[in-house]
Amino acid sequence: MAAIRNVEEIRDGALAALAQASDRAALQEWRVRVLGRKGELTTVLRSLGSLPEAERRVVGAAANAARDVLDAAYTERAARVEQEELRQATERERVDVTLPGRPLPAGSLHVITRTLADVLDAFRSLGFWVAEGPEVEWDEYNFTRLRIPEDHPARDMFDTIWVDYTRPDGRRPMLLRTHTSPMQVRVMERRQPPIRVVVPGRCYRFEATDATHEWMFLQVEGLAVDEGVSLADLKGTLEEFARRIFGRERRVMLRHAYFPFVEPGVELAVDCFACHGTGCRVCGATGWIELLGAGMVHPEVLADVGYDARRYTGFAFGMGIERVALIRHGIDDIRMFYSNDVRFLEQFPGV
Ligand code: FA5
Repeated sequence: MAAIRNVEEIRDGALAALAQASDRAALQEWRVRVLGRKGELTTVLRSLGSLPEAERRVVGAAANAARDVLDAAYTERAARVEQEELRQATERERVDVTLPGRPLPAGSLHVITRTLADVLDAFRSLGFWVAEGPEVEWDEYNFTRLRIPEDHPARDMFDTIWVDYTRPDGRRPMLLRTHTSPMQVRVMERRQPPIRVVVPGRCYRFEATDATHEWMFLQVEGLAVDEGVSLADLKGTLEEFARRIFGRERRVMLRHAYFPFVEPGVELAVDCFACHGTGCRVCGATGWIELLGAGMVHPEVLADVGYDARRYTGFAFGMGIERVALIRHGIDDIRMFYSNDVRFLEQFPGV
């Protein structure tokens, strides 16, 4: 019977095509073409009505059997294709967990921030507390109450950046503080002795920069006022500080210096790390790097804030934090700190 042969041909052809279908799209296309509503086998089943009774039964049974075979073959093939696709995807996306990871760039605190923290810690352990004050300051606090009146030549020591504000009388009383010393007055105005305080803060000077001078830098001011505070206390405190921050092998020198708000005034210098005292570009050929100015608080400054200057004495100092970092790390140009060159900053990893 031709119809039976036709069913067998359809079945065998479809089985052969199914064996070639190797992805989901091909399988779907096969299913529509063979088993779909307009598929080859469905067409045979639909045309059964036109066959004689006896033939119809035989061909119908053969067509149904063929459909069952194809259905089962399809299910099996689909499962295999799906499994194969999964295997390929797993292979493609395989991660080698034994490969070393790519390091993520990690930030860290700026070397100046860490130096400042170490300096403050050293003074905290010597019994000082920490206070802060304004960067935009009145002339009165920055100069006048520190015994530097308007026409005083000591103003030339501080190349000042003035704030663009002029009073009706023509005076320009506001500036970016040139040092942290105005905080001596501000702290004493608010507190009675005993005082032991350190004040970190940014300072600004209208200055040409060089290897040891920036126009913006950090100072830490120190102030200790009580009965019986002496120059020996100042010397002992600074020497202990230098030992803690620079180690015992560094040489420090105290020499006379003039600041209108102290009497006597001194300067502390550390031997130059670059030339070890013989003189070079870093230390300006002196062999020493100046670290801080200091002295005994002038009695007139004490009296001006209302202290009894016969009863109380005090010492004060102001040090440059960038200079501390220069000396500690052997850096030969202060301008490196704020030029934001990551290659430089990366050399000081840490917290
Ligand atoms: C003063 O600023 C005084 N106020 C210090 C002082 C305080 C004296 C208390 C007495 C009593 P001087 O201008 O020397 O002094 O600066 C003090 C320190 O700040 C210097 O030793 C230096 O370490 C740092 N410093 C000053 N100018 C600069 C600058 N342009 N760049 C970087 N650091 C500076």
